[in-house]
Amino acid sequence: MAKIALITGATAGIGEACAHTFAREGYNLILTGRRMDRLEKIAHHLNDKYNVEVAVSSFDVRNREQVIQNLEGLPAHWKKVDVLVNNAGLSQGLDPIQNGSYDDWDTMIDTNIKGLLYVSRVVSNWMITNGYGHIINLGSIAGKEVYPNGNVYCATKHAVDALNKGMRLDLNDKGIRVSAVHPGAVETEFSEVRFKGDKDRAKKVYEGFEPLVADDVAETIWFVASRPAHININDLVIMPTAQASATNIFRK
Ligand code: NDP
Ligand code: 8X3
Repeated sequence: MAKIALITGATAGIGEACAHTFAREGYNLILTGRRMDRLEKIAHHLNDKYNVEVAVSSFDVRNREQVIQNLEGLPAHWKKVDVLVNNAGLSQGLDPIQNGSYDDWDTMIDTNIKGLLYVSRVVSNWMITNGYGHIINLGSIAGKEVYPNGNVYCATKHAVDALNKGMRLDLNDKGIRVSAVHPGAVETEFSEVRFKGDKDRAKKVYEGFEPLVADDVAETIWFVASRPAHININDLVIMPTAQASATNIFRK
């Protein structure tokens, strides 16, 4: 029977790239995100290309009831999830703490921390019932370091780092693997979302060096997921060669 991967935030960027990678490897997929039109398009494409089954579920990870209802509403055979990629996340704004937007803070905290928790609460229970599973959390270099004006986004990714360690401890006797992948700069829709649609400002983030692309991270996530069952990669940081730290990028 084909394995199953549940990927949150599969409508764009790293999540969409993971959907392609896991489909190529023969996984059936549960893809989630808010933009249903994108989910349906990706599902049709992957079904045609790789002949895998794809279920789509559209919800906002910030809404606890929506998360629980949509995930628990899936047919029982979809709950045999082998891999959960906790990818849905975002940054909003890049402001010093004294000028930060309350709404931006709420959005980041509710999405990156609470949304990840809601999904993990539901799916970890399925995994405990099944007796197997692997949770892969998307952290960030922003979860290892703090950079100027990154304050709240960095705090949410530090929280993901802590939650990854906590889940690893709590699920250790359940046969469930828990890993985090922490990328540096990846050119996706991330900066466009951070700068609220300002494409020029977003483009500048990746100028003068070769950033990672979503496929680079998806292949790394696949590497983590495809190790033999006795191996758990706890924590993996992946950066562009030109990036030596959160703030140190060599631009030509
Ligand atoms: P993108 O903006 O390209 O993709 C983000 C995904 O998250 C989208 O599919 C979006 O779907 C989903 N998402 C955002 N908010 C919500 C929500 N409230 N409910 C459900 N889904 C949501 O960014 P990336 O692919 O770059 O980011 C993916 C993850 O990687 C994030 O956790 C990010 O923090 C992390 N990361 C990114 C890095 C980068 O440089 N790009 C570096 C390190 C980590 P939709 O809008 O359809 O809901
Ligand atoms: C995204 C990478 O450095 O913009 O998590 O925070 S960074």
